[in-house]
Formats: sequence, structure tokens, C-alpha cells
Amino acid sequence: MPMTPTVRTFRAPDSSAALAAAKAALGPEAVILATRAVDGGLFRRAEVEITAALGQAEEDLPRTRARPRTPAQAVALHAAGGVEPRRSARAGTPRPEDDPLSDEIRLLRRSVEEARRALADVTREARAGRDLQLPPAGAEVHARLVGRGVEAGLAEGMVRTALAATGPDPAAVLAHVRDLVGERLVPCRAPWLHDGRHLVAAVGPTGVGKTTTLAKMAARAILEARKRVAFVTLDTYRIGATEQLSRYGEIMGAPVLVARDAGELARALERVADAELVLIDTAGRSSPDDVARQAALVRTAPRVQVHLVVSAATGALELAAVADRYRALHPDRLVVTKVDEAAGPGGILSASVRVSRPISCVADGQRVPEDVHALTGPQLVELIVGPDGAVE
Ligand SMILES: Nc1nc2c(ncn2[C@@H]2O[C@H](COP(=O)(O)OP(=O)(O)OP(=O)(O)O)[C@@H](O)[C@H]2O)c(=O)[nH]1
Ligand SMILES: [Mg+2]
Repeated sequence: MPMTPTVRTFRAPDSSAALAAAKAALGPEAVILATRAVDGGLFRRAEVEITAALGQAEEDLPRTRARPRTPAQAVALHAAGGVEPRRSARAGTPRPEDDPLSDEIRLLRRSVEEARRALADVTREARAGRDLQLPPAGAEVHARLVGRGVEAGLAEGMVRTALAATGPDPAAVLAHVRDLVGERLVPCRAPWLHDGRHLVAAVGPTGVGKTTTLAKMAARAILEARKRVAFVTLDTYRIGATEQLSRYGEIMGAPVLVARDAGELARALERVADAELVLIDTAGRSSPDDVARQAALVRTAPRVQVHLVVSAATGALELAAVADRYRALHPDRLVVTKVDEAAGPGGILSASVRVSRPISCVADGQRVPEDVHALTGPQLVELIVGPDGAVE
């Protein structure tokens, strides 16, 4: 007896949990039709949504000349190595519904392909855990961390420490890992809420959001703390850079000064002596010499706090490389941007452990000033590890 396809969606914090839920509800023959990431915000949990259909058991599928009745059956049949679903069993007698059906089948095939890839990712992560010869509880937590973008080596180190401390209970291992992440991600007061006169300089790779983040900080300081704010830019390199900052300054009624060398910077700072928050923008440069020259110039400003800005969207390995490149400049704070574009924000940990500096704020969008947040310790941990609760 052919089964009637049942199509259902399942949501869970990660793809392995969503797959497990689909298999639990629909049985091991469930056919995954689509997977998609459901966006979370900083305060909303992101989820993975899987659409699955109750498939036919392989032995039930006709081996030849079968005709799928619905798209789900067609995909099940095709995935199970059955016959070409487009043509009817009676070859040469095309049916009127063939064309819309084949369109749907094409779409569904693509979805199945995407789902297969997602499944391959999950399997690879699980295999990585096994290859490391971690006990099941450790492999599970390791897979979760890697799935959230945490560098595999960092994940392994934390999981092994947690296993040694707690024993092989996945929930206890995960709880201990949360503590370890918390120790590595230290929050601090939002730069726009600092007392007294405060100088903040943004340094970091090209295009990570230095200028935008400074504009967000300025707007927050003006709106929330009623502070007098001034901008100084050292970015005379990129065409349009001064105009970009001047536009923000104009909108906010904050002066924008340009400095090309230490003398000009000192004079600019004197001119904005009454500003409580001075935001110093720098040019994103790729050459290490240019980066070092600019950092040396920034450091001539008395009591300046240097914020290294990194983009979470670049992934763990790139974040680690950026942190290594900029560590020599001794940044005082870390700013993380583009969390909204990061497939897994866990990569932030790679930068954080390398520069070992407090995280002053996290940006998750282009809107000024809404998309910048000074997160608490637990919020930072949640960003990396995902929402609290049992291991999924
Ligand atoms: N999605 C997203 N986009 C962002 C975020 N922060 C900045 N951007 C965007 O990233 C682009 C580059 O931002 P900028 O602020 O000009 O970057 P920059 O680091 O100053 O760039 P350079 O000065 O050229 O090195 C702009 O389109 C911003 O709107 C963020 O948190 N999320
Ligand atoms: Mg800029």
C-alpha cells in the first residue's frame, strides 16, 4: 500500500536537532524537502527549519515504470533511485499535469540537494567529533560548537576540559563549556556611556564597519547620554571616506575634523577639547606597514582607547588571522560587527582569545544607531553557544 505523503515542518536550534525531530515524527524514511535558516536577532534565537515528507520505504517503491502521484512521492522515488519521474508509466502518453509537476519536481530536487548538503555538513561535524575520539557527550557538544562557527581546535580544547571536569553527561559538558566561553568573552561598559572625556579610535581591516560603528556610538552617546561628541578622521586614503563621516557629523550636529599626521591630530583634539566623546576613525588598510603607521599615529592621542573592529561574517579562521595581525597594535577593546551576516557567530571566539580584550559592543546590522549593542556576559555566551537548555 503506498503511503499518503505528509508534509510537515520542524524547527530546532540547529540542523541536527531539526533532522532528529523530523525522523522522530515521520520515521527513518522521512524525505527532507527543504532546509532554511530562520534568522534570530541578538535576543532571539536563530533556528533551522526543515520541511520533511513521509516517504515511501525503499522496498515499497516500484522499481520500474512507476509514476509518482505527488511531488513528494516523485522526489522520494527519485532519491531512492527509482525511475525518471517526469514521464508516465505509459511511455509516449504525456499527461496534462506533467509540466507543472515537473516544475515542482525541479524545485524539490534542488531543495533535496540543499538538504543533502546540510546533512553532509552535520555528518562531517559528527565525524570530526568521532575522529577526535571524544566520548559521545563530548562529540555532541563539539558538533554543536563547530556548527555555530567555533574553531574546531578551540571547541575541542573546551570540550576536553569540560569532560575532565564533569564526566560524560552532555548537559553538564555543555554547561561547563558555557562557563569556559564566558571566561573568554569579557563584556565591558558601552563606549557611549563612559564617564568623563573619552577618546575612542576604531582600527581594523577594510570594510568591517569601523566608520558605521563609530557613527552608531556617536548617535547613542548623543541620544542616550546627551554627550557632546566629535569625530576626527585619519582616513584620507579612501575616496569618499571624509564625506561619509562628514555626512554623519552633519546629521548629528557633531564636528568632523581631518588629521594627516601627529601634529594635525593634536591640533584637532585641542579644537574639540569640550567634546566628552571623541571618536577617531582610521582607514582600513591591508599592508601591515600602513596598519602599523596608522596605529602609531592613533597612539599619539593621549589616553586613547583603541578598539579593534572585526567582522563576525568572515568566519573563525579569518577572525583568527585578523586578530594575529592586529595583536601587535595592542588594542584595548574588541568590537564585533556583522553578526547578522555571520553563518555562525562562534568564530568571534577565535578573535577574542587571541587579543584577550573585553568586547565593547556588537553590531548586527546597518541601521544607525539601532544595530549596536553592549552585551552582557550571558548574552555574549548565548551568541557563541546558542540558547541555554539541554543539548539538542
Ligand atoms: N550587515 C551589516 N552591515 C554592516 C554592519 N556594520 C557596517 N555594515 C556595512 O558595511 C559596509 C562598510 O561599512 P564601513 O563603516 O564603511 O566600513 P569601514 O570599516 O569603515 O570601511 P573602510 O573605511 O573602507 O575600511 C557598509 O555598507 C555598512 O553599512 C553590520 O553590523 N551588519
Ligand atoms: Mg571607514
